[in-house]
Amino acid sequence: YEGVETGTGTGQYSGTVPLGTTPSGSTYQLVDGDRAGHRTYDLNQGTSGTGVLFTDDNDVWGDGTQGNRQTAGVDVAFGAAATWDFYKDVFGRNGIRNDGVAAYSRAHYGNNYVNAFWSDTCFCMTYGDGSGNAKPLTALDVAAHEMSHGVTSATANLTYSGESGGLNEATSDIFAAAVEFHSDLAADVPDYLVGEKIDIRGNGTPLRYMDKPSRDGSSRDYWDSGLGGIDVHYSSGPANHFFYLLSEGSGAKTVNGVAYDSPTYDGLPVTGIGIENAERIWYRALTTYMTSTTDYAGARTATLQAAADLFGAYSDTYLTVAGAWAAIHVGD
Ligand code: ASN
Ligand code: ZN
Repeated sequence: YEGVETGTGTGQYSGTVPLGTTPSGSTYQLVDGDRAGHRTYDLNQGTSGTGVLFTDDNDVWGDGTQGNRQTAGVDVAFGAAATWDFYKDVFGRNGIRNDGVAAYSRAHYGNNYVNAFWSDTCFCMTYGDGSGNAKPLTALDVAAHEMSHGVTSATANLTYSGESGGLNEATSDIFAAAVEFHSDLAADVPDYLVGEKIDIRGNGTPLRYMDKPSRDGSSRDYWDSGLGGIDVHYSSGPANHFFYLLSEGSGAKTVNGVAYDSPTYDGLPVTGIGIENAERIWYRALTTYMTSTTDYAGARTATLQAAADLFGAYSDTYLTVAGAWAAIHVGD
């Protein structure tokens, strides 16, 4: 790739980070030559097209304040880079479709837009500026969540409704947490919370909790037969809870200064295997065994098969996977 440069940016959430940039005449563009030329655009409150590419005169981007237009560009460009690196470093995956082609990012979407989204149509991620107490939806876990929707589309393609929709959402939350842990940023301490930086309700709470998803007042902690009828951001709860239990185990625990207390619903404790093992199991299940119609029972089978492949059938790790599903009322 031509003109690979490393600039420096200061995001609202990332702190000061290196950024892949590309010189163009006497300026620099927010085009990441180290990651297939991932481009970051400023929609300038528009809602279609690409707006304009972020550019800068001295390759020092943003100032960490919300009022600076480049700041959002820094956060989302960094989020895309960190997510690209996570999939490459951990799974050897070369981009969202594993074809070495970059997606692109669009910041400053619309007015007072309190969301972010992935689109298969544009093969791009889009971020709103938030509104009122809700800060810009540009944090690392949000970027990783949205980009992981692209990975799910390119692999299992879990249908975005019913139980498969909950598993699709959970996959994005699971890899959002995994990207945070892999990135290990001082400015954004790795956690099992989703969207904790956004303050979407104005009271300091995150969008979602993985240790006990019902802490948000809406998400489910364990499987029941009504799960397929609720919003996918709530039916993701049991799978997020499974992933937390598998990673960290049940009961009270503090990780990086964040307190968790994860229940089981079968009366048995779970001993965690660590997030790096848990994410390998979920990724292999997603990319090898899950299909568009996989439900919770199918996710159990898929992760057990993945654990058997990676760690051995009936290994301690395999049995922990079975125990974490049993804890949320999936399987025996
Ligand atoms: N930010 C949301 C998500 O990725 C957008 C949506 O509802 N699809 O889940
Ligand atoms: Zn999502």
